[in-house]
Amino acid sequence: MQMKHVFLIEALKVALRIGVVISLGLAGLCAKSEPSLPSSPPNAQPTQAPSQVFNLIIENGQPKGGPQTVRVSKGSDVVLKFLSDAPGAVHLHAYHLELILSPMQEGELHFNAKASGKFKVEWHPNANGSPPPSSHEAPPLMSLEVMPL
Ligand SMILES: [Cu+2]
Repeated sequence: MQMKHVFLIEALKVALRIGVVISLGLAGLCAKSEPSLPSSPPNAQPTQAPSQVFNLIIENGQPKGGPQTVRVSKGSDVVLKFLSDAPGAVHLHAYHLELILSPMQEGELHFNAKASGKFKVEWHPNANGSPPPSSHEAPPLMSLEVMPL
């Protein structure tokens, strides 16, 4: 009788311990899942990788240091930052992106590199406040090469 009691108490202790461990485990799971709720901004890109940022200075309609080729992986979040001494427009034709620049005011193109290939980034000077020409033939400021995965 006495032995049976001791056994029952031991069994109860074990059961309690398991119960505590399970409760802690569940609490841990809840605690882990909670902080992820307010993390992503509303217009976040589907890719989790950080943005790849490239800077380019435009002087007298020419890229400082000559036209460069920047390479990114397909699906990358890309930021191209431009600063020009004169007004004009930057075009990334394949992506149908345009950035109007005022003199000495930095602007940026922010996009997801979802199409692979090599693309020219063009500069269209904006002389006398007139809109950029529609011909879309200008020397490249830089080339963007999007590597397939
Ligand atoms: Cu153009």
